This record gives sequence, C-alpha cells and structure tokens, in this order.
Amino acid sequence: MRLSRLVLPLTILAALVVAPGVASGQEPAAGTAPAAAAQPRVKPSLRIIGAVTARRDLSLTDLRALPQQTQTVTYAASGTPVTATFTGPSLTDVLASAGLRTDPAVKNDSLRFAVLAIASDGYQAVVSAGEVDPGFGGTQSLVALTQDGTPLAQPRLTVPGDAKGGRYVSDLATLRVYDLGR
Ligand SMILES: Nc1nc2c(c(=O)[nH]1)N[C@H]1C(S)=C(S)[C@@H](COP(=O)(O)O)O[C@H]1N2
Ligand SMILES: [Mo]
Repeated sequence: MRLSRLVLPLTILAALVVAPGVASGQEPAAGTAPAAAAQPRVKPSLRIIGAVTARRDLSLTDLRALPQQTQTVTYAASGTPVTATFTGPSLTDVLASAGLRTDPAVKNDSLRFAVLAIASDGYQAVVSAGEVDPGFGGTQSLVALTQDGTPLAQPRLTVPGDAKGGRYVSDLATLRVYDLGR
C-alpha cells in the first residue's frame, strides 16, 4: 500500500483520538467557537494557508529563527490605554516564508491581497498586504512572540498605529491569505 493511501485513514484515526466530541457529532453551543478550536494546542504553531505558494506550519522555533523586531506600541483596550513592548518576526517575513501567490506579470498584484488572522478562540481580524508594505501603508505588523519580555504561549499580531487594540489578535493560530481579486 502506498504511503499516501495511509495518510487519510491515519488522519481520521488521529481526529477520533484527539476530538472524540467532534467525531461523535456534538455541536458547539450556538455563538461559540467550535470546541476543538478552544482546546490548548498540543504543539503551538502558526498555520499559513490560502493564496500562498506553499502552506506552512511554523513552530515557535521556526518563528524565532526569523529576524526579530522590537516595538513599543500604545492602543486602547476597552477605553484604557495600554503600552506594551513586543518582539517577534515581521508579518511580512512570516508571510514571505509561505510566499504570496502573486503574478509578477500583473501590475501591483500584491495590493489585492489580505491576511485574515485567526485566533484559537475564533477571534479574527484582517490586515491588507498594502497596509504592511513599506512602500504603501508601512505598518510594521509583527507576529509577536514576547510581550513585555514574557514569552507568549501563542503568537500575537501587532498593528502599530491602530488606536484600538482590536487587531492585536492574541493566541494566533492561523494566517489565511486571500487574493481578493480572484
Ligand atoms: N484572540 C483574541 N485576541 C484579541 C481579543 C479577543 O477577544 N481574542 N480582543 C481584542 C481586543 S478587542 C483588544 S482591545 C485587545 C486587548 O488587548 P490586551 O489584552 O493587551 O488589553 O486584544 C485584542 N485581541
Ligand atoms: Mo477592544
């Protein structure tokens, strides 16, 4: 039997072991994220999917191996100003490791792209490729790995310049890349 024929049954078997509630057809309560998404992840990692040249599953070690940036930002959380220092790779570098599926023959192709940051609690926010591009918005978004010197269990998106903290997505699990023109 070829290896590829084994992968799907093994994946289903793993899903049955890891998420018996899901396998038995239990529905999450209305208005909440699926139960499986709220579980602590066995191996913290950041998944990059969508309009990329290669899907990636980056471990914290992979993310630490990229050039690290530091920034101090202020944003309002429920009306109260928060000032925090974050370190981690730039969103641009993280996305480059998967490669946006752009077409160099199309003028400013990347300006059609956007990234949906999805947290493990189901919280989501979008950042466009143009706003983080140094030649356009120039927002230095990070995939932060530490906050005020403390390592984060899961990465956190930063969006310096945002007045409110809503796009500082904590417990980042997935970056889903969209080409909105297709
Ligand atoms: N995963 C996740 N990230 C999140 C949120 C959330 O509910 N879930 N709330 C956002 C909102 S609305 C704000 S204001 C900030 C609060 O950031 P703080 O925890 O540093 O105060 O986190 C943001 N990131
Ligand atoms: Mo908020």
